[in-house]
Amino acid sequence: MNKFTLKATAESYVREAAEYIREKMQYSYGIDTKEDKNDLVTDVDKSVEDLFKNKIKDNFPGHRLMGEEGSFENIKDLEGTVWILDPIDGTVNFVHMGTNFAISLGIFEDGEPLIGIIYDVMNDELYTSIKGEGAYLNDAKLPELRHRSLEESLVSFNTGWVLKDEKLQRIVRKVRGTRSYGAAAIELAYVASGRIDAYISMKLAPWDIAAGYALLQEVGGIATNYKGEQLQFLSKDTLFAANPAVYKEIEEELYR
Ligand code: 2AM
Ligand code: CA
Ligand code: CA
Ligand code: CA
Repeated sequence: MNKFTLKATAESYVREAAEYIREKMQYSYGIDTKEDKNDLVTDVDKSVEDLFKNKIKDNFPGHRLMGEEGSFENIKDLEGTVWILDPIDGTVNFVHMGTNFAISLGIFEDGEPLIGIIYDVMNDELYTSIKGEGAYLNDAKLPELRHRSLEESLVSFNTGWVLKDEKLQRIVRKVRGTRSYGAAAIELAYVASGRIDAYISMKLAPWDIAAGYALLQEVGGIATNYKGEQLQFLSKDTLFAANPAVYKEIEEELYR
């Protein structure tokens, strides 16, 4: 299957999953906590992951799934084709706000991003990319990221990290404004589309960032961990994603 057909097929699964989520949201669903009391998972997260698991098993028997809700456990390397899925990114938003959550799907080939899909379900914004073919927001092609100064930029991070990190506090004082959306995939899609200029997080998993990384590659964005090292997509890490000019300026602030 070529990359265009694969993207169209994956996109159809994402839209089907989104339809399922919109339907299920109208009724009550089970909510559980994971590592801590603010780390939520619902029956809907699990069902969406199952939907992808079954589709991939039936239609792409050679592909593997790394999903947040359990199917990451057997994935120890990124050889071949791996679907990296967050069935609902922004579960707290999903439960509390009923909006501002996304399905995030990155399809990687031998560790390299091939396809990125982030669907902001309630706002009906679909971000997609195919390696070498650019990135799109719905039907509009996203332009290459243009130069921007840190002074004129909007940056996004969880305010909890800022309280603990003096360097981040310095950045807060320099920028035009800060934002926090509570869904890493949406924040990365916003960096890729130029709505914001940087996103920094101290703890994210491969499924939070795989699709956003694929998008950023297509618009000239930069994404590394907080130390400036290459992302590995096999375990949790920090993240520093930005417009290239803003990346440079923040980098100078962080490592000077
Ligand atoms: P989630 O909703 O899929 O759990 C919240 O600021 C962002 O961080 C969301 O994208 C959320 O994804 C992610 N996140 C929440 N808890 C996390 C954890 N313990 N480890 C890594 N990422 C987490
Ligand atoms: Ca989670
Ligand atoms: Ca997530
Ligand atoms: Ca999730």
